[in-house]
Amino acid sequence: MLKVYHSQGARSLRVLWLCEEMGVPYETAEASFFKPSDEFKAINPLRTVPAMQDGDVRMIESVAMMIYIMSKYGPTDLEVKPNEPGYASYLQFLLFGEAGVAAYGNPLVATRFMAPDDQKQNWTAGYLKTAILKRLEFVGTMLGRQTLHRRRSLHRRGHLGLVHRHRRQVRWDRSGHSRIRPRLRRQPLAAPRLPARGGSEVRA
Ligand SMILES: N[C@@H](CCC(=O)N[C@@H](CS)C(=O)NCC(=O)O)C(=O)O
Repeated sequence: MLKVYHSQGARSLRVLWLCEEMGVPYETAEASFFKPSDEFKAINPLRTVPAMQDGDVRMIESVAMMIYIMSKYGPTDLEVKPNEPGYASYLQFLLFGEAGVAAYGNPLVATRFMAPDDQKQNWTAGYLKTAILKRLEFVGTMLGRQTLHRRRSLHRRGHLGLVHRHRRQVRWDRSGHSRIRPRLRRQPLAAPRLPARGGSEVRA
């Protein structure tokens, strides 16, 4: 069974959410980069979260884990194939969430929370904040480019409401493990496809 090394609020949520959507069985193990267990250190010497083990396979990159899970445990309707419309957008935003946005967050969080007081508001922290906001705005603009018809169609099919309901359904226990209510396991969710389908191809 897939074992996902996870901590609350970390990128491991991407992997758990995908497993939930696909109905892929998984277990979680505590992954703390402040107090890493020996088991976690053995799986991921970098101590970044998430890490994943699947038999002999070990992975430490969240989006790569998602691609692996879709390929190995699919097929899934969540994955857009090269011969389908929207493939370029799907691929782009799948990677953009990490490479284009979240990667900028690590040094910002580290500077704001860990740097000496006189360096917490330095020039680089300001640059990173602006860079992240600019990129989030870009995503918003691209999503806004979907036609009104497309958005109405998604609402009609209940997909957007489902995304919001899903967020409310995820609960966390004290060790940071997710507890997703069982009925969610049976529900499809189109969220990861939203930027990719129906609209024009997006080129950054
Ligand atoms: N690109 C990696 C980034 C992993 C990452 O930086 N995770 C954060 C937590 S969400 C972390 O472990 N930060 C601590 C560190 O970088 O040492 C991924 O997507 O898995």
